[in-house]
Amino acid sequence: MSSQPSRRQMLGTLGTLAAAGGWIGLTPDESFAQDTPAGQGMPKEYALPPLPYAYDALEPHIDAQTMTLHHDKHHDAYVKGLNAAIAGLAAARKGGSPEDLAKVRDLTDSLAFNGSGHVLHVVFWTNMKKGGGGEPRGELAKIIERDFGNFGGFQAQFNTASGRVQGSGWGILAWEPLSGRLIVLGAEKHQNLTMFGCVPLLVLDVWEHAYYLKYQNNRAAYVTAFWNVIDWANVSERLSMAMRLSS
Ligand code: MN3
Repeated sequence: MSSQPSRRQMLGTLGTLAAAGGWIGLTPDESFAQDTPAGQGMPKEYALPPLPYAYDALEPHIDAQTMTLHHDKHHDAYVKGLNAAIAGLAAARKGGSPEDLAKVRDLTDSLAFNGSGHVLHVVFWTNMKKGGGGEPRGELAKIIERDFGNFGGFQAQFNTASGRVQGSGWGILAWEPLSGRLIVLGAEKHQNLTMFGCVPLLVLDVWEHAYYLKYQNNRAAYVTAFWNVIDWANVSERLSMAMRLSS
């Protein structure tokens, strides 16, 4: 299977983000304009996408046992939780009593937690490939240089933001469409979204489940190893789509 998500999958991810976390301020028309008529038909249940490569493809940098647990257990739990939150909210609306509606607060928390977890993992898996690494090329390389000075400056900022997330969270390279620039975010947990409107391009999972088996408490070694598996073509494609969506 190709590690390159289709345009439809990519747009679906962007739209899911808007729905799950309100993270990007795109209207359904904008986020689905190209190949999914907005609001037509029924939305699909969320499903766990298969990894676009073998569990051991990222060895030795990310080990097969971590990838298996991470994808099959952790990501799957987000997908199940997200579907349960959607169903729970539908039931609360249908019931309509004060007791039913009292459940909305917790279900909304669950929607943000599981929805953001699902979307970020979808991006994360496709950000990596066997034999990845190196440096980006083309427009992505030029924009990184424009917005961060040079690749080394970006890398140092991304490593520090990822390494210093307090507790569980993510390092995120994102496109910020209001000003038209790349930014690096450190998201603590992922239900606490740190900047609405951003489109994630390159994400690094720094929850302990992502690295503890191989790297124990040495998150910095895991963050450093990540640079050996990045699929820069995937990040470039995500950037060009995000830029088109914001223009
Ligand atoms: Mn994870």
